Amino acid sequence: MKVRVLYHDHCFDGAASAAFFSKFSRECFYNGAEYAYTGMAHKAAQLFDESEFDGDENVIVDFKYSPSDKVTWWFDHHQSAFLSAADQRDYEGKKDKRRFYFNPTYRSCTEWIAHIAKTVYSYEPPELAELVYWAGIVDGADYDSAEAAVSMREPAMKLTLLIEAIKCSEMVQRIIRQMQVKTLEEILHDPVVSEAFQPLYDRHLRSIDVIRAASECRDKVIFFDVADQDMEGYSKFIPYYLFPEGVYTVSVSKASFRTKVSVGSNPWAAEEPTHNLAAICERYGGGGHPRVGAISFQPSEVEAARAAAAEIVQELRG
Ligand SMILES: [Mn+2]
Repeated sequence: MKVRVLYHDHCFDGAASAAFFSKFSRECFYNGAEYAYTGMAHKAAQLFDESEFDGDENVIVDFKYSPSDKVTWWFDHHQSAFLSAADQRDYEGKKDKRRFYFNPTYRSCTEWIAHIAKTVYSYEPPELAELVYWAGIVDGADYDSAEAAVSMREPAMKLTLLIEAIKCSEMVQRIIRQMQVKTLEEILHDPVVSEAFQPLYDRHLRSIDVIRAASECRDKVIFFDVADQDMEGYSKFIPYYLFPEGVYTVSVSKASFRTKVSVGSNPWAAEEPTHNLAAICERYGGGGHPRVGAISFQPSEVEAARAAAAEIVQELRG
């Protein structure tokens, strides 16, 4: 038997969700099954390819809804979980017949899966408590300070850096498999993991200087455009470490498969952000959470991304 798990790639909560679901479902339902993983990225083109659902069970965690009839489990906590009204209707029609669990009030999908595992299936593994705890901290951005988030002292922070910045999905899936059987500290001691981590950490330290040089903070909105630089996977907390007075950040960056406008709010700001950033991003075809969102463009659409970013900066500076 094969269980195919599609998870939000290059995201600590996505990896932790895949790990928690795997251990939970193996111990409660699919003992002896083969688990295979597919990392999903938000992109401007079609998200799901029907051929990706090649398991006896097909599972999506921490990622958008798919109306494919092959999907048997779905967990998500994103406000923008449905690509269309038709997808939402499909979900409403299926939710009582399948194992579909959606709750946008949860700060992490891992905590949401753990809650369902405990309350619906009476499954609560103490050895995964550390993973669930840190998924909530990381996805909820519940760090004590921007300095704590940027300095990355905790094992969970180091793994977050690696998961977000590494180019390949194989490393993320290596970590997903280890999260089911090891502590986060033990995973970092895997020589393959620690060797991949060090150059990314050095790069993280350099990215602080690049963002400092590219940013301006005006009317409490930080803006920077690093689409021309090799800056894939920088920490989204660096702007607030550099400009503690900033309430919002808007940035333009580029990866091989997309150009991205990121819109975030400062978790440590003295004043509460008043704009719903998911709603703003949805107007441009993007999405996210009320306090952090993003818009994906085709790799070639740098100018369209810049135009959208400029409009959003205007709006937030009010
Ligand atoms: Mn998540």
